[in-house]
Amino acid sequence: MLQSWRWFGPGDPVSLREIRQAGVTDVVSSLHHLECGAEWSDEEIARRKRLIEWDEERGRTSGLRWSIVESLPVHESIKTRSGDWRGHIETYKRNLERLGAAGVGTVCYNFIPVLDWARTDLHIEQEDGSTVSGCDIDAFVAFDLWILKRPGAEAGYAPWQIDAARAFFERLTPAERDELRDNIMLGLPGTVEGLTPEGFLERLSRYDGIDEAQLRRNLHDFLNEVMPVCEASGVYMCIHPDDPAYPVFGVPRVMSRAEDVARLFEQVPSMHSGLTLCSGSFGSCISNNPAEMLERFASRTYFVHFRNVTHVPGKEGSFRESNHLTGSVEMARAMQALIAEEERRRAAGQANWAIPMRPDHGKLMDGDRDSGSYPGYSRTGRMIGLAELRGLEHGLRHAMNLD
Ligand code: DNO
Repeated sequence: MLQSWRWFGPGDPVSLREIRQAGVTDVVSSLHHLECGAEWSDEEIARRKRLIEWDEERGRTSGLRWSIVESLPVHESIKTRSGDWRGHIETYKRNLERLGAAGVGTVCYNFIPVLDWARTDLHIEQEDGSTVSGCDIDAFVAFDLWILKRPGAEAGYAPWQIDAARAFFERLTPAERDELRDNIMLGLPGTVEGLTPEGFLERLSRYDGIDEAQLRRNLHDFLNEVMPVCEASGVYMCIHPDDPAYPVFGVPRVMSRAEDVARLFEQVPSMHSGLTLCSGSFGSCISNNPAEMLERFASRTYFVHFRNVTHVPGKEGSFRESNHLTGSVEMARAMQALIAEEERRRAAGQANWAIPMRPDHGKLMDGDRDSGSYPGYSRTGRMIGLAELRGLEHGLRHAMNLD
């Protein structure tokens, strides 16, 4: 596997040299300073590429390459096929062309309405004192009903769900309620920053009349529209699953389960449309088996996010992140599927047979607490994850007689 690492750009508290020293070869980055839907100029792309690939101080190549974009965000107007969606698709195509020309050939994106990933809690303390993020289903319902006050929301929940959410909400202090609001709406990398409940409601309302089937069609149509550009530019798009992988706030989600993936590949046959297999996002839905999904969809998997989750017993939809090798995801089985696919590609003579993987999210340990890293993206927690995953690959390759 290609060891990759998400780097948020010049403001990221983890330096490129540290990333290189951790064994990484492939950097995952995005032009985060540009708004969603903006043109990515050749100059901007070249600047980021040079920043990653050239060690200015030493006057030599850094040993890293920028090969993956995460994300090239899809504008809301494309998801809803409203407003200037045609213009946005044209911009998206131009951006894909420019990335392809610059050799940044793997593009991760998502098709989640309004939000990117969401968590109700960012600091759940583990036994060892480190913290992780997670979702509590009662918190989602409480947020929807009594913070967002989404019109008609009650009708979407069973009475027992509302009762459980009420009991949860009544226990919260005013400060904890504010924290819940901010956790869901603000600040996670990739999310729209600075939303108020009113702004959030307005964005949700753009999905009025868009049911699951429609959203799915919008996704498939969008992809079929951009595929010729990907094919001509050598770009592989790989969709990131919904996170969490179930619908929230009354709007549909269409990339949560194995069936969603299967349908996507049926409806968008181009091999340039593939998957970011995020074991933690798929793993957030209790009925998914991410390792099995990796086995099933290996040939269309172009990027892997490895992380683990632990489900709260008896509370479907509630989970917390856990150490990379422990939790509900069968990590050894998933890694074995990744290795098997690499070997298949290698035997088929594919030059780029190695699949990029990044350790996704890591626990926040004491030494990183004041580092200013984004939730989930601390230095040490991810480095431990990377080291564990690398060790797992090494051991498995040996056991499979592949070293
Ligand atoms: C969270 C990330 C996501 C991901 C996007 C891809 O940690 O995995 O924000 O980057 O959904 O579009």
